[in-house]
Order: sequence, then structure tokens, then C-alpha cells
Amino acid sequence: MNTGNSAVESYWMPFTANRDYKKKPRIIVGAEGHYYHTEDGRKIYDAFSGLWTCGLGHCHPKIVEAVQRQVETLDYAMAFQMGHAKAFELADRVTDLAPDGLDKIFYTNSGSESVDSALKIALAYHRARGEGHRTRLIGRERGYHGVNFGGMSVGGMFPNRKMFGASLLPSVDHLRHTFDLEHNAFTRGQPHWGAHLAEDLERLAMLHDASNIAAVIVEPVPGSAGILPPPVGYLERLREICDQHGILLIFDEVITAFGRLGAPFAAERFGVTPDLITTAKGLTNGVVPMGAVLVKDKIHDALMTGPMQMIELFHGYTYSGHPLACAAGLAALDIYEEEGTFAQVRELESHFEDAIHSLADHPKVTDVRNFGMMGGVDLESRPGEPGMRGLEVHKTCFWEEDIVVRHSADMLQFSPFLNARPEDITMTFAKVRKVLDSID
Ligand code: PXG
Ligand code: PLP
Repeated sequence: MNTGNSAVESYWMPFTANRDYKKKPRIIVGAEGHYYHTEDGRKIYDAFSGLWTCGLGHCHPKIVEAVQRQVETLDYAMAFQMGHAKAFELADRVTDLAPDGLDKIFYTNSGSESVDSALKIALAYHRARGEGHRTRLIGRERGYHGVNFGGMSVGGMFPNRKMFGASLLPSVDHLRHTFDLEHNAFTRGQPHWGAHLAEDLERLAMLHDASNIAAVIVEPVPGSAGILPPPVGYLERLREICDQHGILLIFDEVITAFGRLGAPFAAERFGVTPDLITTAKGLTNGVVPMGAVLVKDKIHDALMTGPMQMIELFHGYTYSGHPLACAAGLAALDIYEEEGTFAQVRELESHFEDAIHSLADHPKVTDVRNFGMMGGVDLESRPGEPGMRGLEVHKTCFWEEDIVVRHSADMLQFSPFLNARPEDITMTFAKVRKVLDSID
């Protein structure tokens, strides 16, 4: 029962300052293309394309139609020991886009589930090959891999960990992060300083002995923790060290897959092929929750053993490969192809880079970073009030400038539509500058 006096009390909102929000709720009632519609009748520009999710815009007619048709035809099909055609078709279509060798897909319903699934597959793979001693998982400081126990443990964002004390997975360690203001402040795209930070993996391989390490998981471009493009040569070096020691490399591409970096996968953009890739968000353009883990054949095949009647991997979700999600996914992939979305991003990214770096001279800005259609702007925190300035920018943008700008504490994050109009990107940063000028 709702004992509060407002219509918004019952819903405990995710990653939200609930008490502050509920004083003056920001309610969305509809969306179309690049705009949300608010409760008070305004059209507001979405400079975060959902939560990195809706790169093709909101309510794309082709996806809406595909989902409508699907829900009338097949609402749900038992996911265990049964299948439906679209799940197989989507698997073929996604693996066709993936780097060579990543030809198998395991479906999930979110990025967090993709990460935990990938970690479990890595452990199962080593065990199946008789290397069950490889149980240690390596993440990276400032990594975000979702909120389930596996992803939280390999993740490196301290606020997401500290509340849960010691209840993290054992046998985890972290590479140091690549953020370095002294060498790399205001870099456009990939920094040239920092490839040597990949040697930290050698240190951990010595410390724990490489033969005990199952996998390393990193975001090719860390998103939530700050939009940190990898130093030139860094990912290549991680790949080399993993190869040398038989460690699996997992790229968490929940944000970077499906066009955000002007390619189907960051792996392609950077020319580094991991052993597993985790995805979600752009797979369905955010329309129906869905995630997927792409897996190298050799990993899948190593687990296809034992009696024929036995389940090979004791893992799965009720909603793995949900028909509505598959329909949305197939429609999204059609649009990426028909509209040439990945090439659109390559054409747009230098305009976005110029626009975001136009804030570099602002006195409240301490760093600007970008790659593809991902951007971050660090603000100097107000003394004694960490996070307050970022929240105020978000709220002022929403109420006074009719634009959604995402903030994480005092960092502003930008995730333009993959098909954004250049003038809207220009407008976004003009409005942010105006708001930065107007607040304390
Ligand atoms: N891995 C990565 C790299 C992510 O970015 C997840 C896993 C978890 O996905 P789910 O679907 O379980 O949320 C993510 C999600 C932000 C922001 O503001 C980023 C995410 C989610 C919400 C906000 O940067 N990333
Ligand atoms: N908890 C209970 C009691 C369940 O019965 C199930 C699934 O059957 C789950 C959790 C897992 O749910 P899901 O498959 O949607 O992740």
C-alpha cells in the first residue's frame, strides 16, 4: 500500500536520486524520432538517445510495426528445449556482422545478464578443457559491467561496489584504468599516451600465475565511468598478453556495439578481436529488452560434449530469445543496413568532436573526451557538494532548455542519435554552454 501522499511514492527508481526526483518529477509520456514528449506538453530533444539505447530514434515505424505484428502472431515460446524461427534468424544475422570466428550467440535480456553469462561461459570453457584451475576473473578500475554479482565484482566503479561490502565474487582482480589528466586532458579521440598501461595485465599474470586466470573483461571504450577512449595500441597489447597466457579476452560492447563507434562492433573499429563480446541496448534499438553474448566457435564447441540427451550448458533465462525482442532486433538490423547507419556515424563523428570540444574553454570544464558517438565532459565539482552541479545541469536542461542531458555525478555524458542532424548536435552544446553559464 502506498502510504505517501504522492502518486510517485511506490516506484523505487533505478540509479536515481529518488527523494530529489520525487519533489518535482520529470515525466515522459511519449516519444517520436529525436524527441520526447513531456507531461506538460513540451517536445524535448533527447541528447542521450534513450540510455545509449535508441540510436535510430524513438518509435521508428519499422520497429513498431514489426513488434506489433509479432505480438499478434507469437507472444512467447518456451525457451528451453523449444525454439522459434526468429531467434535462429537473428542469431545468423548478428553473427554475420561480427568479426570472423565469433559465430555463436547466447541470448539474455540485458547487459548485466550478458556479462554474467559471458563470465560463466568462460569458466565452463576452461573446465571443459581440463583447466578448471582457471577461475580468476580480471576486470579494470572504472569499468562498468552492470549490476549483477559477476558484473559488479569485475566492475571498477566504487560507488556501485561499496554498499555491498564483501559480498562480491572472490578471485577477482582489476587492471588499473587508463584515465590520466596529466598526459591526456582534452584529447580528441584516442590518446597517444598510455599503451604501456596494458602491461598491468602482465603484473597480474605474474601475481596470480597466468594459469589461474580465466578471462579479462574490458569495455573497448568505457562508457558509464567516463567515456575513456583506449590509448593507441592498448587493446592490441591486451590481446597479445591474453594470447600468450591462454586467457580469454571479453569485450563488453553493451554500449559500443551496433553503430555507436561507426562499425557493427568496436572490435572491428579497433581491429582487435576478442573471444567473447557482450551486447544489449542497440541490438533492439532499446525497444524490447534484449542482450546477447557472441562467442567464438572454439569455446562453444569445447562445451558440446557428453551424452547427446544432456544439456551442455546449465544456464539460460525464461526470456532468452523472446519473440518480441527478436522481431525488434531483426527490424533494427534491417534499418542499420538500409539507412547505412554505421557509415552515417563515420560522417558525423568529426562534427560531434568539434561540437563537444567547443566546451573545452569553459571555466567550469576540466576535461572533454570523445570517440564515435560517445562523449564526456567533466565539470569541476562545487566545493563540498559533489554531484550537485551535474544534477543542476540535467534539471535546468530539462525544464528550461527542452533537452535531455545525462549526468553521472559531475560528468555530463553525450550519446547522440546515430542519425542525428548536425545542427541538433551544434544546438546541444550551445544549450549546455548557456546552462553552464547560468548556474553556479
Ligand atoms: N556493460 C556495459 C559496458 C554497460 O554500459 C551494462 C553492462 C549493463 O547493462 P544493463 O542493460 O543491465 O543496464 C552497461 C549498461 C550511463 C549508463 O549513463 C550506462 C549503462 C546503463 C545505464 C546508464 O552511462 N550501461
Ligand atoms: N526465481 C524463480 C523462483 C524462478 O522460478 C525463476 C525462473 O523460473 C527465476 C528466479 C529466474 O527467472 P528468469 O529466468 O526470468 O531469469
